[in-house]
Amino acid sequence: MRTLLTSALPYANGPLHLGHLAGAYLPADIFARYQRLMGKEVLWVCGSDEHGAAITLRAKKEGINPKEIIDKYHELNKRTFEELGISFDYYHRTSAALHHATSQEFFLHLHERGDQFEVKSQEQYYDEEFKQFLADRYIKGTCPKCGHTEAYGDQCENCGSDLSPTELINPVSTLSGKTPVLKETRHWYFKLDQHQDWLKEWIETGKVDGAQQHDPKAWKKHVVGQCLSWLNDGLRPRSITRDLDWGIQVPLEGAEGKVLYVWFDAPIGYISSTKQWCEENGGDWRDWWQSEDSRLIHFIGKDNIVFHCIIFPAMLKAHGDYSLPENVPANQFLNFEGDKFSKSRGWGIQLHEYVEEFKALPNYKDALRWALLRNLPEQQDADFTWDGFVEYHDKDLADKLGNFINRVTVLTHKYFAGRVPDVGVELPAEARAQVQAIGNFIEEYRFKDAASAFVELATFGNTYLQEAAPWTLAKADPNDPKIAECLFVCVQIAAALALTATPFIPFVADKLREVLKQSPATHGDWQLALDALAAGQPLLPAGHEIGTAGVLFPKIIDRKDDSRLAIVQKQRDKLTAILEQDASTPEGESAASREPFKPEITFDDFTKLDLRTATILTAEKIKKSNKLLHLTIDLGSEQRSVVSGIAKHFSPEEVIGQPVVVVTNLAPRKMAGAMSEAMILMAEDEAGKLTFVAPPGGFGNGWTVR
Ligand code: B3M
Ligand code: ZN
Repeated sequence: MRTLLTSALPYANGPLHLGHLAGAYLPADIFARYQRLMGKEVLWVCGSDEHGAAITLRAKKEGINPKEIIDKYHELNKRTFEELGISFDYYHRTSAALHHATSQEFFLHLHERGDQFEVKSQEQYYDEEFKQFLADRYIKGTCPKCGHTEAYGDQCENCGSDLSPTELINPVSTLSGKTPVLKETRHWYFKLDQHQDWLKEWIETGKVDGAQQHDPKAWKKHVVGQCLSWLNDGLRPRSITRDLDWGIQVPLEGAEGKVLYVWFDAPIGYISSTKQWCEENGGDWRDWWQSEDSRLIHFIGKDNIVFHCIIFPAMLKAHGDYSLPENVPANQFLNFEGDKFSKSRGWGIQLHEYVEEFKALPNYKDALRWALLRNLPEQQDADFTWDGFVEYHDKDLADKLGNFINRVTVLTHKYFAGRVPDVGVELPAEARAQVQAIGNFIEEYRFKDAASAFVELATFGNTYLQEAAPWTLAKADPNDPKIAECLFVCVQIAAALALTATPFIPFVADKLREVLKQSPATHGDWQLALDALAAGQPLLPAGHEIGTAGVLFPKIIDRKDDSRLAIVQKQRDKLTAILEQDASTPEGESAASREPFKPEITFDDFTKLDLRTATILTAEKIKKSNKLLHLTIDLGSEQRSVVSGIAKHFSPEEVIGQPVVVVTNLAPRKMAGAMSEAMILMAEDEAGKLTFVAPPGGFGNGWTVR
């Protein structure tokens, strides 16, 4: 049985951050490495997604050719993945001629079937200045569902609604900034609605035409849930062409100036990546895509579920020759220190920045992989924090793993001249079971559980060594056979750790194996180890000489050396600076009197603000910031937590009891670890001095201000 793995093709229009790695790449890497160690035939393909309006939009804005952008980020992302040990078998790109040809062939095949597409004329927004039809991302406007003023033509990023450009209120072309006009154009639609019934059965039961294709219980609940919610809404034909000059030409007469929609060609990128690999390494790509003897697994983040579980499977089925995915173990989102990653705010850290800025931390690549792994958003959204990063490193890797390996090598050298003692015992059943469990969890896409099982194996080793206490035995009788027995078992556990660490922390694993004087783990080694354990044979034979470890993981928190903590502290400082920037009440650079008046708003806009009287009840400084105060305010009917950027103007003591006016319906947000659920109004004079805007004392709380 072959295993074909895919990871979502990142857009080549920007760098990737930690959330991407945790979503679709690290889990797949662990899975791929494990399968290889089990001796399986695996092919893991990925590549850059180089089409789509986001790329052309950016190119237009910067006045450059899209190719400059994709070349830059293709290289950057590819290199960064390599640096972090992401072991794709092939990293292709969708601008490659092979991919264009593969996508066009796929399109034509569906076209020739006659029953999969329909062509519809419709009115679409057109920018008269740029002489261009405007694809979804080229139009912005107000979301009809939530009122967000920066919604895109295909989606509102505020409320998540799926939109069509004509639904937007006050649409504006992002190219010219002008109101676009409606103009007639023609597009090809994939009749997704006619795939509704079999898709529903497939998602619910794993069966297609009565034949069992996968076990539906093996799919994650949130994946199935999202699919069913789409299916229950009813599938509609989806347009798969766009009026753009960047992308894959629609290979039909009369379709000049039209390209395939990026989400039509991107998943076909998995196929072209496979073809390219086969061209370079031999074999027939069809054996991976069109054979009963191969299984297909898509690793993605949750925002791509519908494309991989509904639309692409429908395309594959409509084509006729392809197998469907056996599983799509999508992950949820990773947040960063309590908030979403945001490039514009600078919130988060990009992978290439991490690689650059953490170089001086020993094992920095694995330190990141490990921290992400311990906190993967497998079933729920998760939050990455630097505190967590430090803790997982120091507790798991340094205290448990590093310490154990170090003690075992030191003691083996002390009592047995560095050679595995010769005793006829087996690895304790608990340790054997743990090795088995690590693999089983990986097989079930439960990577966090697999990591816990790995830590438990190290803990088992530490406890075993501590309880056997060979140093005490040696004092009483240096020839006590229990000493040899203990170290024999410990060396075997060390070898089991060095092997099972490979999928998670491959660089460290190689180091551990070097300490044990083993070559790096290769194809089939995990299976060989399982076989050996089942047969009661050791992983490292008696007489095998091992090396010494030394300090494998210098701790980040180290009273004698703060250089490693300083690397992390730099990151924390960056965040504090961003928070202070965010908390800019009308303070600082431009004084109030000189600030220009803002553009006109309607009366309705004004009445959206909920302004109330309130009183400050408590106030305290926020440790990480010199600009922020954490307040509680009394709104009469309730109390709320507020983070306010007034610390440079007022001490906590002087604001307690202060009457204020607050905006109560601003979306709550977390700042410096505290929730801010309202905003306090302040007036600012030309010197930048702040004063509370407030009714006189004793006015009462919770009354409206209009
Ligand atoms: N480039 C979207 C994304 O990065 C897209 C994935 C394509 S996978 C075929 O979210
Ligand atoms: Zn919205």
